[in-house]
Amino acid sequence: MLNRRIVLKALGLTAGLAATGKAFGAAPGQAAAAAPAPAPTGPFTLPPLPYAYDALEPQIDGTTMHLHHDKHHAAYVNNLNAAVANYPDLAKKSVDDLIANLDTVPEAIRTAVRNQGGGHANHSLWWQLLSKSGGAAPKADLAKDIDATFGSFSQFQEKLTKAAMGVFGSGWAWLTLGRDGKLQIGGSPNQDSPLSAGRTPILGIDVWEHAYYLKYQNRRAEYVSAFFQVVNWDYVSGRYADAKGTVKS
Ligand code: MN3
Repeated sequence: MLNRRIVLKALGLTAGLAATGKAFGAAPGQAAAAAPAPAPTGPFTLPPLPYAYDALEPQIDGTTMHLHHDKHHAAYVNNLNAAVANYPDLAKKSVDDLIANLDTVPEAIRTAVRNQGGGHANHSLWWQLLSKSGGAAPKADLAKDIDATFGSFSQFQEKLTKAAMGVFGSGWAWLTLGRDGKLQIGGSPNQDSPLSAGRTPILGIDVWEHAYYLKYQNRRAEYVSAFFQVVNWDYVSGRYADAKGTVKS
């Protein structure tokens, strides 16, 4: 103790130690230093995977799904909750509302909401976009509008694949609907959501390496090709119909 006090004094720290009595842990009989606050468990929550972890095999393996959902998506949710912990008004909003209106989010947490909220929103959508039994192709209005916009379903696939291959580093490729009622294909970096640009995501491909590296390593093209075999076109077509219903003509 004497030696430590001498060292502390030499460092000019004894005053601080005396004031708090907590530096370097409490001595027996003294009050223990407060434990770090536990991570908040809300208001945002991790949605359960809507199917078994191995439901998309062999195209997307169960180990990747476990890590992707239980670790990566969970981390976005936890970090988003931490970011909004001191902002009760924001905590009442939906994550889509937050990232669609980033300019209304206080600057101190805007980047955190953009990244972590974007990650939460994008992944909540991602699980729903996938299925082994969601049909082979778009249906109804989506089928018709894809043909009208991109020429054909195969030309659409080519263009979305190109966008996915063109994302440098981590990000997403998207089919989105604009307020003008037009479909568009594009990419976004990191966890940026089309919602922040005023566009509704209809279909997306997660091209972060965490989405495919265990099975496909550096072969992103193989992963993108496999992705097209597990798109839930029933859901995506319905999603498009809903989104189109909200577009003002
Ligand atoms: Mn991901």
